[in-house]
Amino acid sequence: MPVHNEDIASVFDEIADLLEIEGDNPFRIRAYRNGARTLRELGRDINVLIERGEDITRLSGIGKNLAGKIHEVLETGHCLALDKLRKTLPADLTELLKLPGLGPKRVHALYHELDIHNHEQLERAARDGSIQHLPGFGAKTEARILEAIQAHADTSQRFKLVVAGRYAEPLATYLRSAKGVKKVKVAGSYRRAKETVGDLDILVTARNGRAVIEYFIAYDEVDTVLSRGTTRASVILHSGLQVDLRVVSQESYGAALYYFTGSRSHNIAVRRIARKRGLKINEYGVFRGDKRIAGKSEEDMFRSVGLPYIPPELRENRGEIEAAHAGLLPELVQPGDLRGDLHAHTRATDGHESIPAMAEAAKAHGLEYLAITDHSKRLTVAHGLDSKRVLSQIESIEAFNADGGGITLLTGIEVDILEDGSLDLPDEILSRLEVVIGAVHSRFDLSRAKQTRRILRAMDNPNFTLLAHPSGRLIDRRAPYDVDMTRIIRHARERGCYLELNAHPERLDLLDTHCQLAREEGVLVSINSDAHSIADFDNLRFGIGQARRGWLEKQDVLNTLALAAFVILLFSPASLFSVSFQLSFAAVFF
Ligand code: DGT
Ligand code: CA
Ligand code: CA
Repeated sequence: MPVHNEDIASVFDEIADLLEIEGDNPFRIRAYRNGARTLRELGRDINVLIERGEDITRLSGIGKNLAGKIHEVLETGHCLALDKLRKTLPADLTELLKLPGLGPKRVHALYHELDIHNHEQLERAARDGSIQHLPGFGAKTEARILEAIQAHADTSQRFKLVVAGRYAEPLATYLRSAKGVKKVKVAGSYRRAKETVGDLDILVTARNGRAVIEYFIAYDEVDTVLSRGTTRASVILHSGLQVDLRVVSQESYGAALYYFTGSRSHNIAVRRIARKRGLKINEYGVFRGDKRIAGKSEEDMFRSVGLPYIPPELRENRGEIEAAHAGLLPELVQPGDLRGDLHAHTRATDGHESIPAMAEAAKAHGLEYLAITDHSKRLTVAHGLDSKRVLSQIESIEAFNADGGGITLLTGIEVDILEDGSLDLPDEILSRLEVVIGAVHSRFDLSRAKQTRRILRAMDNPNFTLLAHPSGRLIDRRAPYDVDMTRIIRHARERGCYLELNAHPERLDLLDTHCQLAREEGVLVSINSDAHSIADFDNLRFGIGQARRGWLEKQDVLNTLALAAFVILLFSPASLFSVSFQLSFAAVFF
């Protein structure tokens, strides 16, 4: 069974988690986390690198020890060090880590102080109030843990979109090579670009269903066959991901694709409309009596019930059907619309690459401008920049722009928003930067009132350009912090600043509903990669998916603007253009 970068990365993550729960050396823990990230962000298959005889210890964050473990996992499918660690700790302990709000540090405390190592014990302790007395917890945290346990039941077995994609795309490619197969399409929540996917629903057109099913079941990542018939089968892959396959005829392709794309509640609402028109709609087509009047394409399905085409990302029964009726569907932003990216890191802090390498990668993604926004000093784990290092980075960026690399770099920073709402670098430094991204990286536990006040105050700084990952959630790992997003969005409008939609697949933050709110309030959203490596610019497509789920049009997205227009919007005439900006600006116009 093939081992993917992701599989090895999760081995390293689990080692790091377990070491952290044990209270091991922080440097050792960091080394595993860095290794995991390198693998995820590599953008190339580690198997291929090794087959080519490349020295993987040359990858950043991969030393001799980690390289050895990579080889071990690739060759044996196991990692002895992990197996050993697992034995020293209760087996279900890592399950606790999957609860939002519970990182290894907290699990360490729960385990060592209260001997809690599973959900039941945790729930009991949260109910009887013994958790709030642990150092670093408190009554609020305890209440949140209880909520998380209750919510966990619904979301435990879901896969992040990016992870689902790593299994879906190779499988779709495999199916395409089956004899007699015409079309292969991944439908369901995956096609709707939901942040997490419960299972994959794959649709195939072919005459001979039985042969396709045979071929599907023979895929070497199939672990368990749940069911198989002549037109459908369900399996579980080694990764634990379930895949439902349906084989349909060409004539029913549109109807089946429409049906299995969902969502269920959208389907039900449209079926109701069809019924009012005396039509019946199912996975085979649209029928008037026994006569089939549509079904070959999704477009003709929609037409037959009197609706314009509704893109999959909108099909959640959250107003899209009404909007379609009224002719008010948004014209959703598309991948090719992005002209710039306003959030990227370099080796100066926790990125893996140099400034020119990041510029080159952004250019290869068709971008016209890129803001370099490394961390500020407060973020010591990322080796954040102090004033002096900011100034020196500005010089490097100006030098790059002076050479004319075919892309314009903007100077910037991802500056920590401190607990009181002040920013982590002096104004005189921030005022020299073109893009100032404010970010909350600490004290996620503040009360709603305090957290909101903190962010509003940060926005009041005249240098503030946009708010990074506004909810702070990490998908499946950390719930959003408690904040009044409506007030923040309105404040952004008054202040003339912007919100980020962070496209990192673990974040996808702005949330879809907040995208809608921003759009209604007229606040532009910037879809940013938050790239730490060259491969990370691919994240932009997930950001686009999320933006589309949030109803955003091209005109709602800040970085769809061409550089020249962006500059005019960003800088009031009073503000001083930096030298590098004047140079690049001139290059665009003259
Ligand atoms: P997931 O897998 O939990 O991320 O979400 P989905 O949306 O992929 O849901 P899934 O896999 O259960 O079903 C795929 C699609 O099939 C779903 O979005 C709509 C359609 N579907 C499944 N069951 C029903 C049903 O009982 N009624 C209707 N109208 N549609 C259904
Ligand atoms: Ca599904
Ligand atoms: Ca399914």
